[in-house]
Amino acid sequence: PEQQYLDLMARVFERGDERLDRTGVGTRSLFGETLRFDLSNGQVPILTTKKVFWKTAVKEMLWFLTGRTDLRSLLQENVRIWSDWPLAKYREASGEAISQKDFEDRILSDDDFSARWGELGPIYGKQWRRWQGPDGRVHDQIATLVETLKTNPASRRMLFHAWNVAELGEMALPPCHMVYQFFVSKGRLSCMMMQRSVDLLLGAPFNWVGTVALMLMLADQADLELGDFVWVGGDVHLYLNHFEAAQEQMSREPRPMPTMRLARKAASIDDYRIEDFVVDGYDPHPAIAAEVAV
Ligand code: THF
Repeated sequence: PEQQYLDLMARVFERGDERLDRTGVGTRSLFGETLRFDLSNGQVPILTTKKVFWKTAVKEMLWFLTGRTDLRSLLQENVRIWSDWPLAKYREASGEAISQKDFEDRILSDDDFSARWGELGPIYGKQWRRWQGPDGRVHDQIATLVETLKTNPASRRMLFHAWNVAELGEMALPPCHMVYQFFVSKGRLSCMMMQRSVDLLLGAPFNWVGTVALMLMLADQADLELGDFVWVGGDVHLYLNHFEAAQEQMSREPRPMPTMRLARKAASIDDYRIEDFVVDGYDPHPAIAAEVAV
């Protein structure tokens, strides 16, 4: 299964259209790629050709599920992958050459500073748990999904969406992984996730772990086993400054994918913690350092 990823990386590298992107870094991009991971045997797409910090990715998913959109609650879990965007905003507004570490320390310790500079806007968590309609009613898409999985699993409306057009302008970044649709067959839960923009080296491996963690929680809540994870990428790209890292990764031999499971059944979808996730048989190649484009 991991070979699909390496093959996709090679295709983007060889055939991707080179363009200047929003971040100014530049990418090679392909459009409309689909990968399918069969999770029925317990193996999950946590890549082995580099070390993926899977706990960080699961914590990010748990953070989305809390509905929170502030940097502080993420930093309190020692997750630092969202700091770059508020940091860039602060640096630009203040002209201060503050380090990431100092910025994060201030978000953690200074309430006013956190309120002013640590809010990411109505990103994933807000839209998933508190999408507000024009009449003021608030919609919890996750609760609705769990309820439908339990009561009407043949439904074709089991999905949640983060692309709230009216609120895009207030978001630190518009959602990349936009829509998650679910399907139940023979007691197995499948998920299709559509991602409009894919940082193939840094983002995709994280987003896949998050999705698998979400599938495990939903399956646990609805008493289902796992089926397929289908991933659809829109603009799938390699940043130009990721080429060396990608070459290194493509030169490595994939190892068997690890398994991921939950250590206990939780009372509700809001009741999972990072300690509940158990990964076995993970023996990756070393991590590959790369800069994230902001
Ligand atoms: N913007 C860009 N350019 N790429 C992305 O992947 C991305 N995201 C989120 C929002 N905007 C994005 C942020 N997610 C890493 C991983 C995920 C991120 C951001 C950064 C990262 O740097 N990972 C490193 C180190 C991880 C660590 O130290 O814990 C890695 O090696 O994996 C896509 O959702």
